[in-house]
Amino acid sequence: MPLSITPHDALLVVDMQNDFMPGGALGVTGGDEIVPLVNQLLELFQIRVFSRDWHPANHSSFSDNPTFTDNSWPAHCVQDTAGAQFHQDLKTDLADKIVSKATTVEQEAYSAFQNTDLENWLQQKGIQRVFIVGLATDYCVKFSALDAQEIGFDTYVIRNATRGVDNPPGNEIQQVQTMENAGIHIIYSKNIFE
Ligand code: VGL
Ligand code: ZN
Repeated sequence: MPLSITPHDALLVVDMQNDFMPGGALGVTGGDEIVPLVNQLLELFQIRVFSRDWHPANHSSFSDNPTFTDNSWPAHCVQDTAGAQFHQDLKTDLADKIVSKATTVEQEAYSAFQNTDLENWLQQKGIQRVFIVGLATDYCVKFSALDAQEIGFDTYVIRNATRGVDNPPGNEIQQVQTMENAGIHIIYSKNIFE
């Protein structure tokens, strides 16, 4: 039985920004490959939210010697720079809402719900299920999904419409397991389109 999308469902597109694309400051392998699928999914939903990582130039997570494994990163997604722009092929005209996160120096926010009005906004729209796609599976997708589930939305991650940092290798699959253990549904686009 395919999942059918209803007016009580929202699609959350996480951080599909240039710096997370291959060649970007914090490039995620295959990040650009999922753009066409995300665009296809966007057409199915009536409520569509885009999150973006939106850091000040001196954000506390930035390091000249980033390890990637201790939450230190190369400078990325600095407000109003090209790297912070959404991928040019992404259908951003379909966005009902754009959520900016980690917008102050000291604040790190991997979740689109952290210090944003997203929870209230979705509740006001009568949303019951949240479907999540985008980058990166093991960071912002994971933390957004855990928060969505914790808030009480029935939460789905569309696995083949995400890509992970996966550093060290194996971390991504472990974080997918963490989501599953929290009761989040890990699904594939074929479960919707079939
Ligand atoms: C992210 C690392 C640092 C993400 C954001 O969007 O997954 N990862 N900032
Ligand atoms: Zn960031």
